[in-house]
Amino acid sequence: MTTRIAVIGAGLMGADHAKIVAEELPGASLQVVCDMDGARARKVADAYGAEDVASDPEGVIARSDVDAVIVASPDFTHAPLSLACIRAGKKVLCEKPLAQSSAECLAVMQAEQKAGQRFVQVGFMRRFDQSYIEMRRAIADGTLGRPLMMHNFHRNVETPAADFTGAMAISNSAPHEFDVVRHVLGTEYAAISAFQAKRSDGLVAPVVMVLETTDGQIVNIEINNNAAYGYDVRAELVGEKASIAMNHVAYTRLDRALGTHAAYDADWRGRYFEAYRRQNRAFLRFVETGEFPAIASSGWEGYVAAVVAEAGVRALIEGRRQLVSMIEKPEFYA
Ligand code: ISE
Repeated sequence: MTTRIAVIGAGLMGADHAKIVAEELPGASLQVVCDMDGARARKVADAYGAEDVASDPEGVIARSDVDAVIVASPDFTHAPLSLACIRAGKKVLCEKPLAQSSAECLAVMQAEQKAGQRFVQVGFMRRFDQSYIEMRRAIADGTLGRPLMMHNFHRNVETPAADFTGAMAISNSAPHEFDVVRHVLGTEYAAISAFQAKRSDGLVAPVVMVLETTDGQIVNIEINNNAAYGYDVRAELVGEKASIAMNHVAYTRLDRALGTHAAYDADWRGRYFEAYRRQNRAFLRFVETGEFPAIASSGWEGYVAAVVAEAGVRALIEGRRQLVSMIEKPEFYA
């Protein structure tokens, strides 16, 4: 039986998800593309052969010819639309962040627990990226010894929106690192400090965070949303016996004029194409079998990322280290 998927939001990420559903997910079909901007929905629907377009997300979620939903609309809609999916009894792959506040994440978790089953997969696709998978393996098989530190760099060419702020570097960009680092290390955060450099041109300057884990590891994260030169994500995990670092990912290298050149992607869609594909395939299996994918992020992970982001924003604003405190993990998410 084909799983009929609705994609809500036809912006950059919605278009990308529509493409993956249409071209990379055997067993799924792109049923409807929904966006408040009808022309935008139509463009994506036509590009990837969707059956239909719509402008009312809640109406789409309730449709009997929609089996599962991908939410890729603006951040503030993520939690309400995930709740609508739970009410309709439909599995949802919700783009990160799950919500703009930890309180909203709790509401999603409560709804899921009340419904008695998992509905929500959060789109922290980095977990499916081969480099982080290999880092986890290097810990699990003993190659690294005890992990001590993880260094992370997250650089965008430019901010996605004109009203992007230093706080959004923490609440919109850094959650990728918050999530994948705790996934790799298998631990939680105890505290966070945040600092921001100064730029001369008024653009959002880099934010650097230092996190302490409950197991005594140190994690640093640079978020530079205006790096200008390319989309560049780096990570190095340092253990007591060895260290493992992510390579620059490029299919080719150009050697010419006494120099060598490896290109950068303009944004995350190319660099993480394979991770998105694996993530969305895992989501399809979740819809088909009801079994939550082993390495995917759940509502709980969405909540943890939001708690850490809130503490990070406070640390930046108040200029001092903040403790990270969260509820105990519900048995439901074990
Ligand atoms: C964006 O929302 C993403 O998810 C990207 O992966 C990240 O690099 C970017 O900074 C975010 O704004």
